[in-house]
This record gives sequence, C-alpha cells and structure tokens, in this order.
Amino acid sequence: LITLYTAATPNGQKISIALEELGLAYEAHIVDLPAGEQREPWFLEINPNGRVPAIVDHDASDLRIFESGAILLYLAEKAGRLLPTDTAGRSGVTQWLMFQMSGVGPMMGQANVFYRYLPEKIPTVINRFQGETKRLLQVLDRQLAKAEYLAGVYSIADIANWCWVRLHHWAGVEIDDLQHLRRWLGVIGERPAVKRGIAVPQDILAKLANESEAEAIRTSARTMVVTNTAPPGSSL
Ligand SMILES: N[C@@H](CCC(=O)N[C@@H](CS)C(=O)NCC(=O)O)C(=O)O
Repeated sequence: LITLYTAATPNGQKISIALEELGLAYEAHIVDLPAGEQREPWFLEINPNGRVPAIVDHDASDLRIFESGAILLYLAEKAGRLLPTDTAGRSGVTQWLMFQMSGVGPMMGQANVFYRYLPEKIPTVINRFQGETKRLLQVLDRQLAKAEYLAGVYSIADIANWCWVRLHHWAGVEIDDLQHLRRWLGVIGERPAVKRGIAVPQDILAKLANESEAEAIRTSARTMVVTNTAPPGSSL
C-alpha cells in the first residue's frame, strides 16, 4: 500500500492519475494547505520542502519520496509501465518530464501568482511569466504535431504536462491557436484513470469554473504565497 499526501492541485493530481493508471493500491491523505499542514514537523519528515505531493511506500520499508517528477519515475519503474525501458524511449520521457518540472510548472505557477493571486498587478512581471508559459506551450504543440504523445507513447511525461496545461486559462494564457495541444488535452482527459485521478480530492477545473469557489482559491493561495516566503519550519 502507498500513502499519497496530496491536495486539489496539479502537482498532487499527477500522482493520483499515475497511481490510477498503474493500478497500484493507495490511500490518499489530503493535506490541508490553507491551514498550513504542509509545514507541520511530521510532514516535513516526509517532504523537507513542505509541499504536496509526497508518498510513503509501505511495501518498500516505508520509503518516502517527494518531488512529483521523482515520484512519477519511481511509480512507473515499480509498475514497469508508462516509462519505456529502451535507452532512447526512456530518455524521451525524462526529457519531457524535466521540461514540465523545470519549465511549464514553475512558469505557470508564477503566472498564477502574479496574474491571479497578488494584489499588485505588475505588467512586466505578468508578461514575462505568461509569455514564457505561452512559448513553452508552443514547444509542446510542435512536438505533438509530430507524435500522438510527447515521447511517442503515452507516458508519465504526458501525465505531468497535462495536469498543468489544462489550467492554462487560470494562468491567463489561451491556446486557441495550438490545435495539436488541444487535441492531446482532449484525448488524455477521456482516459478513465485520468478521470478518477483528477477527482482526488476534487477536480480543480470544476472548482475554478465556479466563481465563489475560484474566489476562495484566490484568497487562500494569496495567503499561502505570502506565508511561504519563510523557510519551512520557521514562524513569521
Ligand atoms: N516541484 C514540486 C512542487 C510542489 C508544489 O509546489 N506543490 C504546491 C501545490 S501544486 C504546494 O504544495 N503548495 C503549498 C504551499 O505553497 O504551501 C513538485 O513538483 O512536487
């Protein structure tokens, strides 16, 4: 059994989707982010970075793993699926996974912070993060013009990128001109395991579509952004 520490966030839902796809037994512990549970000492023992997701694998001497990309690689290797074993195929997946972890996630995350959450609207900063997000999405679109999935076959790289790309509108970036990306978003969204995974604990897109829920998310995200400028474990 695997315990997944997660919340209704794109990084958390990468892991519930992968667990559903791989058919691995898990229980979800929903971390109360607005209440600051991710900064409690017991959780910092599991993830020193004080963020979701993290997992504990009870079938592997309670191995603890943080960073969603590292968790995806671990789960795919454990199950022997969603990650090719040949050198070129495996490298293709790790490239598009790293592309998400170092590019799409951080850029879209900062676009959200400056466009949606912080009260000061600084145009040059917003343009920088939205422009870089759009550029990265264009790179994905060009790749998806050549192949059905990012690394040829459906893999953890698709799961990682999909969880973020679907939230492009929240970051203020539109993709009407990126037809291959839109095709890929739709195809992956139809997978039964993906539908089950994004329901843990709740589909974020559905929440954001509801104005009062979206406002509650903006408010708690704003508080988290301000609180988390301090290192984990410290008090302000
Ligand atoms: N690079 C990390 C990022 C994790 C991350 O930023 N998680 C966010 C949710 S998507 C979080 O836990 N935020 C809570 C906070 O900022 O206190 C990963 O991919 O696992």
